[in-house]
Amino acid sequence: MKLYSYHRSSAAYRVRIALNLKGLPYDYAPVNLLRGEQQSGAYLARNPQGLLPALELEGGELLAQSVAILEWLEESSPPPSLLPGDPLQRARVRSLVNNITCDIHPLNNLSVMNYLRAELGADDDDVHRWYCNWVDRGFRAIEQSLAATMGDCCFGDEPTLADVCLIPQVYNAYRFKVPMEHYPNIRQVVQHCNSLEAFARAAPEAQPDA
Ligand SMILES: N[C@@H](CCC(=O)N[C@@H](CS)C(=O)NCC(=O)O)C(=O)O
Repeated sequence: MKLYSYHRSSAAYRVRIALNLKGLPYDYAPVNLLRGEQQSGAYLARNPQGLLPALELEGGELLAQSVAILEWLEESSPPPSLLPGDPLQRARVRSLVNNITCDIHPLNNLSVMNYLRAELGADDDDVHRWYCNWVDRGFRAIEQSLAATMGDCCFGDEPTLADVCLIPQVYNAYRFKVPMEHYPNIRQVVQHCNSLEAFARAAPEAQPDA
């Protein structure tokens, strides 16, 4: 398989973690977001949305949207499973995944931040407040729910799709200087996950285009 990725893309980071947890080898195809390569004709032919990641499967088919890719990996790959067996627990994991991937990440995407600056005249301080606001709303809810579900990871001691999505979002939060002192449960889970090889190998700094 080939993963179209950018080292700092948190959506691509999710897929890198899952591929590593599943022990699936892949080639890394860098697409530089800062140079706008996601809008090149070559990339748009692969993913008309012009967003990372995209995963090229062994037969040449392309999959876009990180959560769809994660679900496909989960359904088509052997263990370890990244979702619990119990349907209610699976729903809870997906609830945390949606908090991050639907309610935090889309509001803080590169194109959204660029739009705030270029079209709405926001300055750096405005953009920072915007970023922190949406992260804080999501992280406060996650912090509270983790108190009931966490072990070493978000749900017990084994990584699930919740950790796969949380760790890149927290990486981003540190990068954008979000105050993190209000989220001790989140910090504890992140510290553990980052000590695992699958997470460490997926980190932005460990990528060929870093
Ligand atoms: N919902 C999409 C979001 C993908 C996304 O927003 N990717 C970002 C990088 S994290 C991107 O490609 N941004 C490029 C841009 O905004 O132009 C997914 O989960 O795959």
